Amino acid sequence: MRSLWLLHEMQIEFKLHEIEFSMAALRTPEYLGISPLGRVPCLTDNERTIFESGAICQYLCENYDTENLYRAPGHSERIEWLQWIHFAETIAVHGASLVQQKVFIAPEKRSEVVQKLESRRLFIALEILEPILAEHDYLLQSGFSAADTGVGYSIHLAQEFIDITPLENVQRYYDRISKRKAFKLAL
Ligand SMILES: N[C@@H](CCC(=O)N[C@@H](CS)C(=O)NCC(=O)O)C(=O)O
Repeated sequence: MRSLWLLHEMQIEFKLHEIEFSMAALRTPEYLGISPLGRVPCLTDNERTIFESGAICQYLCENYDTENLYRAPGHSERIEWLQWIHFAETIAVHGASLVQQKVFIAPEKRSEVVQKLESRRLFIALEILEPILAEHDYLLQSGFSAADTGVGYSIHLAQEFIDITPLENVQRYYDRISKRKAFKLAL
């Protein structure tokens, strides 16, 4: 969804290939030729393929939206932009663990300890955003960027599993970004 949301924000033409979320569909030789771990997302453009959502984000911004969503080398917020794009996966990794624990693993094999630990680590990862989002509406002072589609999706994932309401600024931020047309289209 993170990459899809970004594509909708860019309002560029693209073709979405949906793959059934199953081992059988994700591990076909054809798909493994594109994404060697058999994971989503991946992007094909000009006969080249790229996997890893942070890399896809950088690639898309560099090639298709240097005006709004990108912060080029030399921009005063370049470092923050890069940091948040990749921090998005630090948040999401806890969400992914909770998806395993709460959805895919058979109930008798789930671990309460892992669930508690991952929920706590997820909450703390979001907590560091509180002071930043107290200062401005988006992660960067200069306004909405691809950093928000990256981290924003991770918050979307997180709120499926943990209560984010004690993080008032994060909650307000989530309310703000989830009203965007491109977010809704991706969802
Ligand atoms: N760090 C990677 C994570 C990719 C990933 O793990 N994707 C999940 C879905 S969100 C997946 O394809 N899981 C299938 C599997 O693990 O077999 C990224 O950001 O692209």
